Amino acid sequence: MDYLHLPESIIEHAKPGGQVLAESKQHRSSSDINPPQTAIDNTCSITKDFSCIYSKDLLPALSGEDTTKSFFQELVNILLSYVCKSFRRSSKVLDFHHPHQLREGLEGFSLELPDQPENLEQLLVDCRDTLKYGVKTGHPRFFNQLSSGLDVIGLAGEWLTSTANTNMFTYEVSPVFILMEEILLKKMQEIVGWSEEEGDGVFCPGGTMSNLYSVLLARYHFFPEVKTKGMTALPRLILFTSAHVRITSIHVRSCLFILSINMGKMIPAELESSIITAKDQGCVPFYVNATAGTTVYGAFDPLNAIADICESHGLWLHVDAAWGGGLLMSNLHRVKLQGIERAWSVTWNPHKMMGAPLQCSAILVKKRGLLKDCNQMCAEYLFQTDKHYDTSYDTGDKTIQCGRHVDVFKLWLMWKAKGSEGFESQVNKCLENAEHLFDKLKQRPDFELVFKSKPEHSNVCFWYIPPGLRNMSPGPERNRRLHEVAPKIKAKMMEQGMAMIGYQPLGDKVNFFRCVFSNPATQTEDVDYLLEEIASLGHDICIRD
Ligand code: ABU
Repeated sequence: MDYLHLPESIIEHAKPGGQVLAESKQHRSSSDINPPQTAIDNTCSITKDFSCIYSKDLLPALSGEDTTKSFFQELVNILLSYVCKSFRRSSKVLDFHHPHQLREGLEGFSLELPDQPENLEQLLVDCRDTLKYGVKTGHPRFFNQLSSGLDVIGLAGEWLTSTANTNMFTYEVSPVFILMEEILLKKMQEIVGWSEEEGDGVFCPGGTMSNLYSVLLARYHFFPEVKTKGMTALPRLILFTSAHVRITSIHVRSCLFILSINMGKMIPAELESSIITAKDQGCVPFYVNATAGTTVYGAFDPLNAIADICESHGLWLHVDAAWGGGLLMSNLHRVKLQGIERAWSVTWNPHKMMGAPLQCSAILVKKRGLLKDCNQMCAEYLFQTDKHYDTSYDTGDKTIQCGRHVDVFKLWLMWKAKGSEGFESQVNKCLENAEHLFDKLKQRPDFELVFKSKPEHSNVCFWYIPPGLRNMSPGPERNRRLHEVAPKIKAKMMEQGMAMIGYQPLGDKVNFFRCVFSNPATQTEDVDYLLEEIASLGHDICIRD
């Protein structure tokens, strides 16, 4: 034992031979019943005995520096082991347990909170177990979510961000991050196609929040009195969006006009006639939400046609490019977002297609100053006007949140590491994987595509058809049975843990799989594996008659 690295209170209890005399509560985790030298797992072992060291022995404790370093070294070992496993195809994507099993405490991994402090060895084991029973969203065979992958530089950025532990509301506490945000937003606005003089924005918690910002801005732009007089001073406002989109807010739902779609896309003629109908009914249309990359189909609305309608009726055009925004990085694919430069605001989530660690989502606003005018509350305890620096950098007063997490550093670091070209190849590769899957599905008699046309984004939607259904004629009975297939296969897949894919019903379509690619670690061999896995799990499933 390296006594030099332990606090004196611990050395007192230490005896030669590497053991520490102290009572430590022994719940740990049964999967790491510790051999004499504490082991975390076979790829990552705890080299120091932490069983009688407590958080009080770490910094800021006097002479806590070395112990803190040792603790972090062990933690880094755990994290590195997890990162390496995440990329290993022989590792499971997940080790699934039902909620009651996790709650009851698996192999000594207890979620309950103690009254007495637990030792650092227990904490390290808890950290390891937290990752063990989680889902490896960076695994090349994780196809379940729009946000996936584990970007090593992005992860480094996130670690640094947590270490800095500061708030984006003022320049005085986040000087570097605030400027990084400005640079990133400028770059993204330039990529969207706005001019030098245009553009504002903030990073905020997720796409729905970004969309909500856009609604508040549009409302304020047309009716600034809303800020002082409230909604009751306004006419009945109507916003338009298509059926596969969620602008989530109870308050807007009553004035939401849901448009039908064709293959996931908004139909411009229907938008125009709905605007006229709403006006005829005495309502005031003010906002259209177009989508670049819907969640399930990955469909792109025809932005130019929608922009024409918005212009002729004087409506705010918002483009929700949370998912599709990443394609702007690709010279090959950005054509699908043609017209986005005509939007008044844009949602773009780099934590999706660009692979930035969660969360990283921006609302971009064309009209400079509007965010501030709309949201500013002038809290004097933060946004004093007599500060000695340029207070336009106190971005908290542009937001509805005030306090904000630093979401920009990881993206800034990734951009430095890859350059715009690196993002371009990443995006292209994801779409190549989608095309590979699409081509394979077309050739197989045991699968059926939801759409026969090539996917626009990296979403590929399909059914697995078990042997008993292959010769059944289309109709309600076949649909009823087919509806049960995807959930049954997914349940088996999660129990086995070697891959993960999502499914859903949508409109008149019964449960189908949606495979999405945003993970640069995924190769065509993983796509082939997924199909074989689904076919083998689905071949013998039992469907009720
Ligand atoms: N913003 C919703 C994303 C859902 C998904 O990852 O499938």
